[in-house]
Amino acid sequence: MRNKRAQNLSSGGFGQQKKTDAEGTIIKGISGFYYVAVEAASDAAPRADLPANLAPREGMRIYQCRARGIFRKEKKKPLVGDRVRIEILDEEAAEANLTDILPRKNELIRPAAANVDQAVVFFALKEPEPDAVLLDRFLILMHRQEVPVLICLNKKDLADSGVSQHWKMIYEGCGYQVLLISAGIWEKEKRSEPDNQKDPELEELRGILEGKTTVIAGPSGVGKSTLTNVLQDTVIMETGEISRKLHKGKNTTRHAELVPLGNGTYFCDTPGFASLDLPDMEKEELQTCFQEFEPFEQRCRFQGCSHVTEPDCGVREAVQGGKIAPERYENYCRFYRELQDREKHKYS
Ligand SMILES: Nc1nc2c(ncn2[C@@H]2O[C@H](COP(=O)(O)OP(=O)(O)OP(=O)(O)O)[C@@H](O)[C@H]2O)c(=O)[nH]1
Ligand SMILES: [Mg+2]
Ligand SMILES: [Zn+2]
Repeated sequence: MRNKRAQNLSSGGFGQQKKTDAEGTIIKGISGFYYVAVEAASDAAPRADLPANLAPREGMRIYQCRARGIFRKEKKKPLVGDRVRIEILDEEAAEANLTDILPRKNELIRPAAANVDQAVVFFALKEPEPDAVLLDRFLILMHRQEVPVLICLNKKDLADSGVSQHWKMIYEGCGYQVLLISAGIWEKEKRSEPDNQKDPELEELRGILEGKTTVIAGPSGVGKSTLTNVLQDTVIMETGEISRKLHKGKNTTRHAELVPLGNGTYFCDTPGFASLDLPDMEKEELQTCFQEFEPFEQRCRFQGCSHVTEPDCGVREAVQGGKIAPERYENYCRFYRELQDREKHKYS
């Protein structure tokens, strides 16, 4: 009944059954539905009783869409971040069909998202403590997926400033930009005192995000959803108080969600992951993920030196001379062996 009425409204009269098509971006996929944000799609006001997740925001209408059977047949899985074509079935009720996926600029496997410009690798300085092995795994993953990375360390309010600076120094030394922020503190203060002083690093982060699609990736409970809330005017992400015993967020994020921040800026909140396998890669490729090794590689005696076992290795000398962080080198060796083991299993 409802569909019929929508068709009639948009038919332009004389019984032509024309439906309205629109182009938009998938912001969320959940239980068989895709939520698609469409810029200024229609002047028609949505119903006042629409659920909160379908309410218009940042000048965008949100439609709840079902994917047509063709996607299943073609084994094409729509991803958050996909530019798509939709066929609007009921403007007032914000219902539509997903009819086509436009070509992707890129496709991230973890976190699963399409058309991503950059990633924020997000860890907490405390509660939970940063895990350097996991952090380096994220960096390798992003490098392999060819996504530029910014490292952001949150909860600086809880950490000793010496410790924070230590982390910052290590990763800046590896060629990454590192921001230390406190999303939680800012979130509280912003709500209570709108005129408070701006946090310079948070403002720097906003500048970096401007006009781009950014995905945030990190462990659970580090404050990814808190930051997502800070970046927008209305709170939409549920965040979890840390349970002291389990060190797990209570309101942990379960689905990736792309949040339109206006002016073509999108921020994708994702579920945290506790462990991460290395991507499918050759062990020889691993050193390209450790940019800080490069200036010392020409000092290695052997060409194609793995920097793990060979004598007269320039990289190892640099570690001993304090020019490369030992934590990073240790992780490199650990990952190298992991890839070596994987190779052995593949061919045995
Ligand atoms: N002290 C402090 N607490 C913070 C800060 N940022 C976030 N928190 C708290 O950390 C807890 C977890 O935050 P979330 O934003 O839910 O973490 P998340 O990364 O989204 O976690 P998942 O959804 O499980 O992946 C909440 O209790 C937040 O209030 C901060 O800067 N300082
Ligand atoms: Mg979350
Ligand atoms: Zn070497």
